[in-house]
Amino acid sequence: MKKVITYGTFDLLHYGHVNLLEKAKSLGDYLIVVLSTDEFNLKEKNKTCYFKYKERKRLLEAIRYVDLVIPETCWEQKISDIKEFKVDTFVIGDDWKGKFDYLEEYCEVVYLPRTPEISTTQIKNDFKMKLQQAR
Ligand code: C2G
Repeated sequence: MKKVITYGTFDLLHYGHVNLLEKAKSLGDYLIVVLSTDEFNLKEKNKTCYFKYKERKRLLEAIRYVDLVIPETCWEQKISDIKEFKVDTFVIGDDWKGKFDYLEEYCEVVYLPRTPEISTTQIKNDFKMKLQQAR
């Protein structure tokens, strides 16, 4: 069984995330999503999520491409995750290109093209703009 792993916040889940998860799954048979906890997001990414970890996990588990969702609590857990789950391929969007090349010692590293026109930040900004226009 070929195992694939990917990491992220996946807040306000959108089709850009699903595109990535679909492509990630197509690289193997089993996809593990390591989901950033609320604390990790706040402390390390300066992100306050709209949905809490439990809700983001629930949403990801409902996606047909996802086989397992586990917590991401620190930047450094990737090597131990890859070893623990005997992962063949690490996948992430190319906004991270080059940042995780060090993992090539442990598994294949694949940077996939992001879906350019959508992002959680943009969704939030669009909502703010529409609210202001409605006033
Ligand atoms: N993504 C994408 N297209 C978008 C938006 C996101 O392909 N329009 C991808 C990102 O490249 C990433 C995944 O979807 O691979 C999750 O995106 P984020 O939730 O923004 O993840 P990020 O904050 O980059 O966290 O340790 C690694 C980090 O946890 C990655």
